[in-house]
Amino acid sequence: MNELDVDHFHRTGWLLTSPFFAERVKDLRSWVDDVQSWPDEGDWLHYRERTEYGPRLCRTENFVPFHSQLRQLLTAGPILEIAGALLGEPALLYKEKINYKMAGGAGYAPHQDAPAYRFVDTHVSCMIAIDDSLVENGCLEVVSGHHEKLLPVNGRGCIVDEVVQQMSWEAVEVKAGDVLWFHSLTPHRSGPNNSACDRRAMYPTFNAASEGNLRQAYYEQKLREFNETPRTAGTVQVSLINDFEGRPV
Ligand SMILES: O=C(O)CCC(=O)C(=O)O
Repeated sequence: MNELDVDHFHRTGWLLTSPFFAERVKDLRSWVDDVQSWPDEGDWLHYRERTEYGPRLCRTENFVPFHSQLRQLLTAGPILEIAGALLGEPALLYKEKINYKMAGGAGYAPHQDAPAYRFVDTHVSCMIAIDDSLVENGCLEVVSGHHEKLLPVNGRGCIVDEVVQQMSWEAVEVKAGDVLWFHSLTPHRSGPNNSACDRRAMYPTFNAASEGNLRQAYYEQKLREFNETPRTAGTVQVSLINDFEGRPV
């Protein structure tokens, strides 16, 4: 692993890393294929969207209890070490998701993650690219140097338009197997997948271990809030904010 540019992360709110060998990238693909093939019945959480090619899986959450290699990947080794280095203390997995963004899949409105995360203010997340993530298939776009405070939000919990327009958005293309880290206050967004190929990515989120092991509490709270909050018509709610722009099936 190359030396970690922690200063870049503190300065900009994001950092691109390459912690895996080529062989591991093949594993990542095959492990994500496993999760993608699971049926709807199970304690993992699958979400679907309507695309021009028909209904498609758009996200799976809560998969580490059911996949030993992915559990190992996200709770030990280089990913956990980098999370700890960026948080400045040992890290624990807070939550995990795979966004599939299949051909024709929708993007995400400009947002910060922090308002969707309960119990603790500081998290770090990363995007582990499973397929190459490019402008044409909806790579992440980030704003540098704006990870100090919460920004004003609209009714969907996303950053208000006036602020979005004033910011300088940078598309970060990421090769399969590379890992893009971002702070929970880093503004980010992504476009739809306008290509013919899927753009899958895994997103683990970590909190400082000194704040406790909060993963189970996060998923219990997410299910509680989903059950108690009425759905906004015409949207697919995959998060505790309404950032996903997909259409319901
Ligand atoms: O996968 C993407 O394109 C963006 C994901 C994202 O911003 C999110 O899930 O909060």
